[in-house]
Amino acid sequence: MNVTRGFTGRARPQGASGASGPVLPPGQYDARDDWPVLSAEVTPMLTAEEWTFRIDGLVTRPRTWDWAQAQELPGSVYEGAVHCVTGWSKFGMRFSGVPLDVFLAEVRPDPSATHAVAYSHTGYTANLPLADLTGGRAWIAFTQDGRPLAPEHGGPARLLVPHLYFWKSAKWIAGLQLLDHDQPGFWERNGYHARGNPWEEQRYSGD
Ligand SMILES: Nc1nc2c(c(=O)[nH]1)N[C@H]1C(S)=C(S)[C@@H](COP(=O)(O)O)O[C@H]1N2
Ligand SMILES: [Mo]
Repeated sequence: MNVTRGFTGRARPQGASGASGPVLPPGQYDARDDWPVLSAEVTPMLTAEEWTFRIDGLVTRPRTWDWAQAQELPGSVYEGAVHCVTGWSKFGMRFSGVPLDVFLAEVRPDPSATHAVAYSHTGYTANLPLADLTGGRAWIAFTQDGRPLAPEHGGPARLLVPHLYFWKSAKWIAGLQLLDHDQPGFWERNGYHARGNPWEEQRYSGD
């Protein structure tokens, strides 16, 4: 399996590797062994058998995958940090899943597609530039540390876009709708930044 090493920290700009420990994005602290649960919803009872993932909107061939179909796709691993806008970052995370590029190649985005709204089986939404979902930087993740993703952390499957604030990584991911414009999601309608790059500290809409 292909392993992508994320920007896990230390010395180089935006934190690749160096000598003095992980580099935090501005204003963040290291949660260390703690992995906080942040959910606006009650954790849904969603089994792998019930889970589906759909991509539609501005695509040539809209499609829905079920669990078995998604597991057959070529997977890869992300090793690195995640950064929550409330202030905690967590290093040394290891997720496995299927890169969004694999799903997107099947549906063939229309050239007019510039943005996506990710939506969860619970109704949660988050908007992203389509470019942030491509280039091997975004996954549908199924495991963390070799174990199935826990329900409270979005299991059976969550979106993982670790180079943006973690609110973009919609838990219990149900689908992506591709659009030719940016359409604010749950937190973005409530004052959070449209893109949410932690290295530029894009927390709120004015940042
Ligand atoms: N469906 C859904 N996805 C979500 C959220 C949520 O409330 N609902 N919270 C977001 C936020 S703010 C963060 S920091 C991460 C938290 O993921 P965790 O609970 O696994 O740490 O999930 C993101 N994805
Ligand atoms: Mo968050």
